[in-house]
Amino acid sequence: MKKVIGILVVALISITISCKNNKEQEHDTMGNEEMSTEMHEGHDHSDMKDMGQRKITQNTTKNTATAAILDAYFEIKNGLVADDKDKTAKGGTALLAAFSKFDMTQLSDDTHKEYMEIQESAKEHAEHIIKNPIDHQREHFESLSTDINDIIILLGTDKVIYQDYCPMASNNKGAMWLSEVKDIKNPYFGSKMLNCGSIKKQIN
Ligand SMILES: [Cu+2]
Repeated sequence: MKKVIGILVVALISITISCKNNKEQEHDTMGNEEMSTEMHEGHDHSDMKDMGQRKITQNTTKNTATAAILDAYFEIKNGLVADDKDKTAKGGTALLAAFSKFDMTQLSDDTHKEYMEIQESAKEHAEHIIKNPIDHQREHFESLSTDINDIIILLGTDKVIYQDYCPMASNNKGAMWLSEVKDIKNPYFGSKMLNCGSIKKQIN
C-alpha cells in the first residue's frame, strides 16, 4: 500500500510539473488508471526548450507536399493572433488531420526517419493546443513553430513564408513564429502587443 501511495505521489508531482499552467484539466479528480497513463505520456515542458536544434539537410525543392500541414499551422497562429482559443484549437485538430493524411511513402529512409521524429513532437503540441487555455496554447505554439520550421527545411515548400521573431516572447527569451503574411501579427501576445517583432528570414 505504501508503495502504491508513493507511485501516486510521484505521478501527481510529475503531472503538476508537466502541465503547471493547465487549469482546465482536473488532475485531482482523475482515477488511478488514468493517472498512471498520464504519467507515462506526461511531458516536462522544460524539455521542449532544451531539445536543441535538429541537424537537417535543407531541401530547397518547391513542392506542395507540406501545404495542408502549413495551412493548419497558420490556422493555429491566426487563432493566437486573434486571442481566440477555440479557433486555435480548431487549427490543432486540422494539424492532426493533416499529419494523418500526409503521404510518407515518397520519402527516402533518412528523410522518413527525421520526419517521423518531428511529426511525433508536433502532434503532441497539437494535442495540448486542442485542449488547453490560451496561455498554455502559446507555450506549445513556441515549440510547434520549431517543429514546423524543421519540416519546411526537411521537405521544402512552394509557399512564401516569413520567419518572424519577437524578443519579448517566452518571458523575454525571445521566440520565433512562421507567417504567411508580411505584416507582423504577433501570436505570442495577440492584441496586447500585436505588432511586436520583426521578420528574420523569408522563405521563397
Ligand atoms: Cu502542455
